[in-house]
Amino acid sequence: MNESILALREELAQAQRICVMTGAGISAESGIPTFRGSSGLWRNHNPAELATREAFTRNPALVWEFYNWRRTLIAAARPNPGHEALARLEARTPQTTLMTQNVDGLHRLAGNTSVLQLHGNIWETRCTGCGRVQEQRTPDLGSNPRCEKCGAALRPNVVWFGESLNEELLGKAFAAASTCEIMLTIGTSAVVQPAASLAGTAKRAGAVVAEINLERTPNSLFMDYVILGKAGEILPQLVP
Ligand code: BJW
Ligand code: ZN
Repeated sequence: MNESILALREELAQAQRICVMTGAGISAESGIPTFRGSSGLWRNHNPAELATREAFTRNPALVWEFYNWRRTLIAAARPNPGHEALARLEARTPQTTLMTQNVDGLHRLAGNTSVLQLHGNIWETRCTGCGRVQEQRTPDLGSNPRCEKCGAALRPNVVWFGESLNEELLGKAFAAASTCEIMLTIGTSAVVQPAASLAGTAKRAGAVVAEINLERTPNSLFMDYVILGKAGEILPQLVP
């Protein structure tokens, strides 16, 4: 085991208040594609460009095709050793705040009980007319799902670019980042705000900050630890 993994493992074992921020990279080893990078291409579309209001307004059927495809992949996906290590971390350190940009629900499936899903939940729909939110487990909802109550178009209950994150969740995330002793950021390119800035908040408040990713990110510059590798291989070493 390399020295920085050993040192960070010790710090984690001593800490009482821990924050964890995850992104698409933690679910990559469960077979769920990430948004950016060479593998982030879907039928010649950039996934990050489909996750917008403009795309939905222009072509809701295309956006639903994209989300139905992801829902089908996610329905078959299982938590990997990275998710499982974070569930162990919460079990042994109860003041662990897990915040995720992922909408796949794999952290809860792995056993984390409190997860701040900052970008929403792909298993929910929201009515563009009456606002009703509903859990819908059927993976493929077709190209034009409609509200049973008011007949308006349904959309995925996720946060697209230009939309505000849930204020209450975001408040909890910033409060936890401001008061934790250690913050881990895992498998995120750290380019999407405001999620990307939580690590900086923790650092400025005096926390030890650590990044686990295949490659460096804009946040690497101020990290105390940058551990390059797969989350599913590094996290089980950090939380044995
Ligand atoms: C591994 C691995 C392995 C791979 N192990 N690692 C200019 C400056 C600052 C901000 C802005 C700006 N212009 C606009 C903004 C705001 C905008 C923003 O941040 N834009 C930037 C891109 C410039 N943000 C917003 O609009 C947010 N809202 C907001 O700010 O509201 C206020 C406001 C209101 C009105 C007007 C303006 C502002 C909302 C952001 C919502 C993001 N939504 C999405 C879709 C969610 C639904 C869905 O899932 O479909 O969220 S986009 C997409 O990106 C998704 C992700 O959660 C998010 C982050 O991606 P993530 O998780 O980091 O994935 P990748 O693919 O980018 O990276 C994966 C990483 O994993 C890579 O680094 C790999 O190396 C690594 N990896 N395998 C470890 N095995
Ligand atoms: Zn409705």
